[in-house]
Amino acid sequence: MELFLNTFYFLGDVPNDLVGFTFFIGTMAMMAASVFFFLSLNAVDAKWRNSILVSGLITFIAAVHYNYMRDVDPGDTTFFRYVDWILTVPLMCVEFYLILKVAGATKSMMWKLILWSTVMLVTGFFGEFNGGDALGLGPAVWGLLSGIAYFIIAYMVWFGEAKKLAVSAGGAVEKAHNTLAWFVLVGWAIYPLGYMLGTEGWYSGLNDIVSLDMNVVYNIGDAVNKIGFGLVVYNLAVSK
Ligand SMILES: *C/C=C(C)/C=C/C=C(C)/C=C/C1=C(C)CCCC1(C)C
Repeated sequence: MELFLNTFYFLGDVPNDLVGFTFFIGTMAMMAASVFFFLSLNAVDAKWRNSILVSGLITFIAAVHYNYMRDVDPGDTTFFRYVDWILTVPLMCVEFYLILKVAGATKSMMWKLILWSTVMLVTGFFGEFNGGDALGLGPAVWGLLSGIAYFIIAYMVWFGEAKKLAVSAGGAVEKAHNTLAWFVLVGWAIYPLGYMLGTEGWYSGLNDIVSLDMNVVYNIGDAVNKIGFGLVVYNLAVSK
């Protein structure tokens, strides 16, 4: 079996290299999803075209980063990972705005989501970069700060401004919003788990229970969230 899989040289040493394998599958999945979303552009009503375009951009940006990270030492992916996220997560915030525009969503709501997602990612980066040494705070404190920003985003989407707009829109828009809200609550929670597996802190005992490389967890999170988000939007765009 090992010999068989390794025949596909591009997969690398598959059985012993889960990280490389998930980067490879991740690249393919992101590419396929991008093609799908871009080709769907003309099949949807004009008012959803920007939403589908953004779905495709999110997976396309990830595909480019994944294709690159495939060849990077798993210990050195942090920088590219966060460059990817700082581009794609704000685009997910744009996605909420585009969907809720029919109910009168304002740019100010969009910018608030983008602001908090930037805070979430910048603090997370400080927690991972150089062992979380920045300002001498350590990964646990940076992770907590990041978690607070994450909580604010989840609150806005579940109970705040965004939720109220979704309720007033009703119908397919509200349903799509609610599904996206679940992605934020459950899908996005995959990331702090990866963070705890890959950084040092009070939670380091977790490594004895779950022995996964942080990259594997982040790669699973990205596949679920980037492709999943896009499909929810696609589903809304083709619903009548
Ligand atoms: C496509 C990429 C996405 C949806 C990335 C999302 C990333 C997060 C929700 C990251 C969250 C983090 C925390 C809540 C605490 C620890 C540090 C982070 C940045 C991993």
